[in-house]
Amino acid sequence: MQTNNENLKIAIQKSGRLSQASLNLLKNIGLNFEIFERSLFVKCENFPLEIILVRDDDIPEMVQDFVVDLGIVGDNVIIESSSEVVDLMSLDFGKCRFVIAVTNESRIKKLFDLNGKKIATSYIATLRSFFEINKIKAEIIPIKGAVEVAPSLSMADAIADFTSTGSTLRAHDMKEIYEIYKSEAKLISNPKTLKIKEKKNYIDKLKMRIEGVLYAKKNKYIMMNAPEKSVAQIVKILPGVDSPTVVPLNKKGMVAIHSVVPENIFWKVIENLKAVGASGILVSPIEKMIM
Ligand code: PRT
Ligand code: ZN
Repeated sequence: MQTNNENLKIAIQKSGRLSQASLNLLKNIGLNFEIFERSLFVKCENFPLEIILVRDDDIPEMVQDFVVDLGIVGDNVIIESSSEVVDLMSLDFGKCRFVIAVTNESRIKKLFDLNGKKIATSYIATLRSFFEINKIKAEIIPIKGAVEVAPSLSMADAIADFTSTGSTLRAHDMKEIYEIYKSEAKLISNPKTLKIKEKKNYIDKLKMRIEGVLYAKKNKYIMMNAPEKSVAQIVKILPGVDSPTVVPLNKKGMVAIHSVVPENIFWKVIENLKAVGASGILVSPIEKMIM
């Protein structure tokens, strides 16, 4: 398999935690395709793109080696593989943290207590380089899967693993003592692909669509009525796209204001708007926002 100038190829995880979110993202940016149960290659009907479904561990190397042009994969897999890829953008899913954890009754309390101890992990290269940088002399015990059982089987004194909800650690009476890094799904490419003008143009189009979808996901559209005299205060409160749209109303001294508010500060903004006289605040989701 070798990439060519006609179609872009993107590798995504076939089956696992990133699969559905990766497919949803591709659908949300308007790509039409149909996946059958055993599909490994899927052609988009309305964009020069082929989707290739593989194990996530293979994605960084496939992208690095120009077998595919793009990939969607977690930072963790990229770091562990030490493949040379270009990080195009964060995709806001697949979020997790690589942490060191110990059993609740362990005497290991902080990072440097790990000196001389055994640490189980599936991410050997990542942990080795972390220990080297931090000058920790510990023995790494490689384990594939179910790393959290290692301390109870006396195979290790601590583990280094990913966590998202924390429920796996809690279920095994373990607690985290140190966060090594945060990971999320990334769109990646390689320098060779990005030098091919036609491919780069299509990648830029995909990126613009993805940015539009991510922006929409993180923001809400709001409309409200307000006294004209409060407009200056309201403009200060609204962190909107540019400046809000202000429309005069039939009722004297009143205006309607439209704007966009980031999800993470939404309630604070609404409280502040109400405090300066905004009323009838309507909130709706944004489908896409193209900057
Ligand atoms: O078969 P293939 O090789 O493709 O898949 P895989 O089994 O290697 O990976 P998969 O599907 O489990 O995960 C794919 C990617 O999801 C990972 O590479 C991460 O980028 C991301 N991700 C996000 C996670 C988690 N959250 C996560 N919680 N990957 C693994 N976990 C595991 C963790 O290792 C631990 O066993 O979930 C458990 C802890 O979860 P919580 O929620 O109990 O804390
Ligand atoms: Zn994997």
